[in-house]
Amino acid sequence: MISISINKLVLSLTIFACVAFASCNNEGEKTAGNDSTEAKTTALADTLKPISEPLISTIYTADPSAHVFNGKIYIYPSHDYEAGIPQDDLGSHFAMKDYHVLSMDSITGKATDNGVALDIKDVPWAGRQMWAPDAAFANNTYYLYFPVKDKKDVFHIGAATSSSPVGPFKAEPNPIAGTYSMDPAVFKDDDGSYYMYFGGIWGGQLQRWSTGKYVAKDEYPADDQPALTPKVAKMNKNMVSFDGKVKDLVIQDENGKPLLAGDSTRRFFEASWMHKYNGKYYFSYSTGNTHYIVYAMGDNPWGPFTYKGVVLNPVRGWTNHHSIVEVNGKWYLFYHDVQLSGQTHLRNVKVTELHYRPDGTIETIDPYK
Ligand code: FUB
Repeated sequence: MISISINKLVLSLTIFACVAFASCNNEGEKTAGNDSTEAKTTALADTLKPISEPLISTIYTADPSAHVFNGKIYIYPSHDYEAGIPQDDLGSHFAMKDYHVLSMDSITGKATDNGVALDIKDVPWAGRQMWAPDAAFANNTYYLYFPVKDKKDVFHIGAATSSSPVGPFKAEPNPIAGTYSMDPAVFKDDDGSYYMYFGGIWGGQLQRWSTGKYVAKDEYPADDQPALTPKVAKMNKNMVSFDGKVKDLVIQDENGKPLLAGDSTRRFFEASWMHKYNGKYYFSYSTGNTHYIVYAMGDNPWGPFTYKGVVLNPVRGWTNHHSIVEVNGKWYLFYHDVQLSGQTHLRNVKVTELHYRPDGTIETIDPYK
């Protein structure tokens, strides 16, 4: 009885947080439908129970990028905290200032918080907002990749290194040359090549780089024009620079046409992730203001990718972010919601099993049942 009451309280708070965020939305015309999607999400969630529990409840964590290194599971999340900054469409309330790495001996085991892995004060070029990170292992070194705004309030992506998967990490003196926007995901292909996928619109600033240079003005394509694309670049062997140019990652519909900017339940918003299953490449991402994690399939790391469907239906809270990882022959989706706090900016990471159909498509996960 007590847990049911607490759930109801948390749900009510969540509805409040979502409504509060939607009401701050000054992009109302461009994202028409956002409010009704939000209402549907929260109304559905109100009667339903989460399919999984927070992995850790001593700190708030979000945007989980999971990896298996030496047989152990490591989760590289954002570290949410209450900065007291009012919510807005640019995500100013996500004012994170450090990273912690979580580790698990097994997928059903306890998650351990390994303390501060990188602090914003130790990143020479950083200004504010340490957002969704990722990690990789190469050259006998662990690399942490992280987006943070520089001192002029422009997002770039940095790299930091450690001899341990849980840090502490030492930041490179400058952002990775050629990076902009946010949400890096670093993918290792079977031939040993690494690729970085990145980008995010609205607060992620991707819309400010259409000319190839930063312009402090939001320029979005019209609804009937191709949507802004995520970006991809091959990593150099040193893992802290790009081998060649940053390219557009084109996501197309079933007819081979690029997804349009007005196609808000399918077009890219943020939260890139890449994985490979049975020789096919799966690029998954968040649709942002429509709150889905969706995926597209391709035949190589550069694309094009063809939209296939929904991986994860909307979670409680505004953001939806994930990673997809194989652990001991089974596949898992790491994601977050706001079960512990009921507040958009204080999230908690979770995990659930993910299943493929025989044709390689992914079964949609409902986070509440
Ligand atoms: O955690 C801050 C931002 O919220 C992330 O970078 C986005 O993907 C969204 O989850």
